[in-house]
Amino acid sequence: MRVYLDNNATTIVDPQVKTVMDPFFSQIYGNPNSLHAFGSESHVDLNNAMEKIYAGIHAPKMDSVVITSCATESNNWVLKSIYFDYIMNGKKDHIIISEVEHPSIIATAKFLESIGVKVTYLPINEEGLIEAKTVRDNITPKTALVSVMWANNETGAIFPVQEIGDICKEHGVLFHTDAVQAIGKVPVDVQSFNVDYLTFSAHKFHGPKGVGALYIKKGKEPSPLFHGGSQMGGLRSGTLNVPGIVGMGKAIELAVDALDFDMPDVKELRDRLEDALLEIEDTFVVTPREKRTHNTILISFRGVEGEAMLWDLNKSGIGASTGSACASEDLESNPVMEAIGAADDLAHTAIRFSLSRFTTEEEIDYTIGVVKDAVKRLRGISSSYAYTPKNHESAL
Ligand code: C6P
Repeated sequence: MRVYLDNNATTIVDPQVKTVMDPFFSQIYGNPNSLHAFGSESHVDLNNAMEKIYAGIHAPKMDSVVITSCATESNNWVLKSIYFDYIMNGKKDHIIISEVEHPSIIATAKFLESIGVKVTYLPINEEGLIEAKTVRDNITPKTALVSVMWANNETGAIFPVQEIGDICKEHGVLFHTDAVQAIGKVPVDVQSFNVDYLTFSAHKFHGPKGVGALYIKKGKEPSPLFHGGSQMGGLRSGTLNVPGIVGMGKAIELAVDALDFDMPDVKELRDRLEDALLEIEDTFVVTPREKRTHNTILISFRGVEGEAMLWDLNKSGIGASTGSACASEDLESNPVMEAIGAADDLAHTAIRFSLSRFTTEEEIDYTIGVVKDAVKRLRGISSSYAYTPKNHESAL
C-alpha cells in the first residue's frame, strides 16, 4: 500500500484542477500579452481564475493579488522590497519575524541582516505558539515590517495573526503573513483583519506547483522584485503562467468549499491517527489539537531517530517527513522542537504526518500498524532508549 502523509510539503493535484488546466498546454497556448487571437483566447479563463483567487481570500477589487512562481518568491519579495522602500533610504532599520518562519523568510531575513538590517526573531512558547504581546514588546519607532506566518508548516500551530495585525496597525507598522499552510485549513478573509501582505502557494491546496501569489493592500504596493514587463500591472514581470493561474483558481475554489465539507472528516482521521500513536509510551505532541490546523501532527517517539523512522515508513510505502521538505537534507533536528527548547533526544525524533481530503480511513489504519511496529523495532535496537517491559508493551 502507498500512503501519502506529507501534504504540508505538497499535495496531489485535484483531478478537477487538472481537467481545467489541460487545454492551456497545447490548445490555448498563446502569450496572453500578444495582440493576436492566440493571445486573447485565454483572457476569459484568466479573468475567471483571478476572480476565484480574489474570492478565495475575500480580497476586494481595489487591492492587488499578484501571481508569482511560488510562496518562496512572494516571501522574498515582501522582505526585500521593504528593504528597498523603507530601510535603504534610512527611514527605518528593523524588521520582526518569528523564529519558526519558513526558510524563505528566515534566510531572507538573515541576508538582510548581513547588509545591516536589524532583525528580531520572536520566540515561541512551550506549546509552539507565538504570543501577540511579544510583537508589541519588540516594535520600535524604526520597525518597518512584522512578518509572522498564519499556520506553522511543522506543527500546524495557528498563530494569532488578527491580534498581531491590530498591534501593527496601532504602531503604524506594515504586517505580512505567510498563509501557505492556512488556505483550505482556516477561513482566510483579508478584509476581516489588518493585513498588508499575504502569501500563498497553489501546490499546498491541491493546485499545481510553480504558481503562488502575494496579496497586497491598496496603497502598499512594494517595489517589484522582477523588472522588465507590464504583466501584473508592472508589479511582477514575466509571461503569465496561464495553466498555473487557471489551476490555482479552481484549486482555491475547491479548497474553500472543502473547509465546510471535508475538513471535519480530515480532522477525524488526524485525531484517530494521533490517539492511536499517543497510546505508545514516551510519545509527545507539542501543540494542543485545538490550537493547530486540522490535518497536522508533529510527534516525537523518544529513542527513535526521525530519519530512521522515515526509512521504516518509506519501506512500507508511507511518505511522511521530519519537518519542512526544504530542510530535509541537512539532518539537523526539527527547528520548532529546538525553538521550544526540547532536549536533543526529543528534538531529533520529531515526525510530521500531514493529511489531506484525499486521505482514507484504510490508509490511516495501515499507518498506525506500521508506526507501532517501527517504534518497537527501532527502540529495540536503540542504544539510548531504556527498555522497560511497560514501554515495550505500549508499542505493540
Ligand atoms: N513548505 C514543507 O515541507 P513554495 O515551495 O515556495 O511554494 O512554498 C514555500 C513555503 C513557504 N511558507 C510555508 C509556511 C511553507 O510551508 C512553505 C513550503 C514545505 O513544509 C516545503 S519546504
